[in-house]
Amino acid sequence: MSRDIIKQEYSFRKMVIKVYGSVRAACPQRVMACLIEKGVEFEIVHIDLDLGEHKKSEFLVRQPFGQVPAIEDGDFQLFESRAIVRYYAAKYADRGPNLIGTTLEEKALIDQWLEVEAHNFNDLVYNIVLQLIILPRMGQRGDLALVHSLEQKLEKVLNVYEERLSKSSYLAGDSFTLADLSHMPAIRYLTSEAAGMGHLIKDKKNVNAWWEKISSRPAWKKLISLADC
Ligand SMILES: N[C@@H](CCC(=O)N[C@@H](CS)C(=O)NCC(=O)O)C(=O)O
Repeated sequence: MSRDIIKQEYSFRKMVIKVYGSVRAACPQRVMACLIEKGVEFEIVHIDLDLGEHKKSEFLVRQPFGQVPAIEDGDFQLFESRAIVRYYAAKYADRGPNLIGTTLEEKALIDQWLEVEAHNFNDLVYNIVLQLIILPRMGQRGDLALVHSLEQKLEKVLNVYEERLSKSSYLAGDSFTLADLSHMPAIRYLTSEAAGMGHLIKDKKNVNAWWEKISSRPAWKKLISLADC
């Protein structure tokens, strides 16, 4: 009898989703924000980037490129934050908000903005944050001329967002989806005091209203409270 209970407890624990990464890193935050939106329980297995744990062989079997996040869900393992959020938003489609749309056209628009985030937006923000926050934290000087040129490019990308958000409340239409969620960790870094790039968002009426709205979602606030403590 007691063996059975132990077995059941063990199998329950084994099923809890594990997110490997740091709650302070943007890409794991994308995954955690999605799971919190969906009300799905998960465990964070902290990978210390400062200690280089993401480059160690035990972690490379989960993520061969040595980057966080990676997940373990029972016997299933996956890496790449955008693939993971697509997986969980579909797996838990009937829980929490619908993040993946219903019609073919809604799904296509969500995919379109997810692609824009990954290919037009993310690299610019990542490189600005690298120069302004990550390198100085490692005792290296950031390249301010490079930041200036990246900022100008990002301004142009955000002008496209401004136009889009003058026509719909969210990127892919009138409801919050993965397209919006996927942008949130990077915008948080961009608008942080350390980066000092908040004007890129605040100076654009529609982009700013969108950011205010999505960043006040309870799921996001819950994640930020974890990241800040
Ligand atoms: N495309 C990957 C990118 C992952 C990524 O760049 N992760 C960062 C943290 S946000 C990282 O691990 N940086 C450390 C490194 O690249 O060495 C994903 O979305 O999962």
